[in-house]
Amino acid sequence: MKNPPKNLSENLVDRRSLLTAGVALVGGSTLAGLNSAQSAKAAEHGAVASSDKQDIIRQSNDKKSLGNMITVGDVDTSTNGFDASEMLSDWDSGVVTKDESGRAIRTFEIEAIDKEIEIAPGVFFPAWTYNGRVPGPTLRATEGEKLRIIFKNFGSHPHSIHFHGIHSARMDGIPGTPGVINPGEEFIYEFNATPFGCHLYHCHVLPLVRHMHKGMYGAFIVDPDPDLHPEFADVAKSRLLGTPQNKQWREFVMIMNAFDTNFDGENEFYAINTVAHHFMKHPIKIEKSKPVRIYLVNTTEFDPIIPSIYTVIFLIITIMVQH
Ligand SMILES: [Cu+2]
Repeated sequence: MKNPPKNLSENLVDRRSLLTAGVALVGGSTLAGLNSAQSAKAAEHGAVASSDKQDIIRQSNDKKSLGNMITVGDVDTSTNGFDASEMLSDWDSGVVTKDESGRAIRTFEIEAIDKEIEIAPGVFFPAWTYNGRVPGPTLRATEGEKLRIIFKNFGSHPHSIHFHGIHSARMDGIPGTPGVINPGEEFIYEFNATPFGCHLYHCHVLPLVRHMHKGMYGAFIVDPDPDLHPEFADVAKSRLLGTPQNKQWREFVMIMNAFDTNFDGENEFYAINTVAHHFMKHPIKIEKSKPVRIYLVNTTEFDPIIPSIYTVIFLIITIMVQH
């Protein structure tokens, strides 16, 4: 005899339980690698004795919340100098000038800076950054422009910027090219903004995995020029920053990243835009009348597949529709 079908609410609960389990696995990974200083800060935020933990677990279950499976408190965004939520859409459009032919030249300035950042409450990471933030600025340009990136190395190691896209070998930023610069040096990358799309940029100094994992990466978005794609002009306009059609959309850039806090070649913390569990505490509010476009980039080193799976779960949970 068949079991009766579950009603809708039961199914929703089942789905929620499944999602919670997925996040719990991610949350569990963040518990590794805490040192005594981190524990002290956790205590400041009310980290708990085991008897109190039982209360919290019970309360959390009562509320159907995830409260006991995420980090406690918030990072200090003013000390960090960046906020994971603001990073969703704080495009760096550079400065646009024209050459003698009238062609647009878009100039960005990027500095390599060693900086300690807080990747979860009380957990500090000695990052190598572009412009003091991880991920680096989200560079946004328009197809066909000439790009000029003035790169200065104020860090303690040689660095470069390797842009995914199409450009000359001289501008590739890989070992053996002039774009790899020592501390105190400067290099100007120049190339055309093509092809359109969402690209990655990162340091390409060896060992590559370490230079990336230390925080040297960011998104590089080239918007399509509608005049170059007449058959898809409407779509192109919707993607071109600043157009009326583009304003009908909400656009977010999400950089999946992870941190090896004890430098054993495995990650302890996973995040989007650096701060573990940030969007669990600060859900992204969207308007249900506006479509959402997400520029998603995975910069996870060491185990890049696992966060891809969890990110899908993560996005489902953390994007909240605003009525
Ligand atoms: Cu580097």
